[in-house]
Amino acid sequence: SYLFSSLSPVCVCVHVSDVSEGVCPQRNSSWSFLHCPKEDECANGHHHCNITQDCHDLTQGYHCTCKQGYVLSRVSGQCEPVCAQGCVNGTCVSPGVCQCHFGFVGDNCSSQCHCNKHSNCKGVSEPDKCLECKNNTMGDHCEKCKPLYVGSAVGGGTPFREFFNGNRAVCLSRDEHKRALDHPKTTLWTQTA
Ligand SMILES: [Ca+2]
Repeated sequence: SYLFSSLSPVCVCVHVSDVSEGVCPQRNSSWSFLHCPKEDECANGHHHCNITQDCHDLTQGYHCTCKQGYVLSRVSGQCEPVCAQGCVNGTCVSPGVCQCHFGFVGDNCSSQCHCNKHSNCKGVSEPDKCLECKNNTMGDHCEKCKPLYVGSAVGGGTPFREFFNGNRAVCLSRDEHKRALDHPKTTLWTQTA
């Protein structure tokens, strides 16, 4: 059995299998029908299909299906966009369009910027054009620490590596450095990307 609903501002008509019931909450009344009044919900806007779905009018109620470029996810139950090229280091946000993780570019986000993981870059053809160095780094490839920061900005080989979760290249302020030396076990470093 499935459920369709026809909404109007005042009354609601609900089809469950062969039975139709109407409720008018504002008027505190209800009724029973064999069928709800015929209505093209797709045309008059009384439907719940979202922007990822197409609305199809039925004699009783309406039906939502995934738009072209979207597929129904068994996990979320939602229509999710399809990126046929894959999003290696990113997320598919609309049909054929990946949103790349920080520091990655390309149609499928497979290209890494040459910015020591501290910046996004202009594009696949210009991986050396680092847009904005984060994590207190500077330089054409974000390879240097900013003034008053210590450590290594280059990926891997940082003198404070033993304090990191994994292999992160992050510059430390002098205070952070001292704290890390005093409490090496409890200090957790997370990249502010
Ligand atoms: Ca209808």
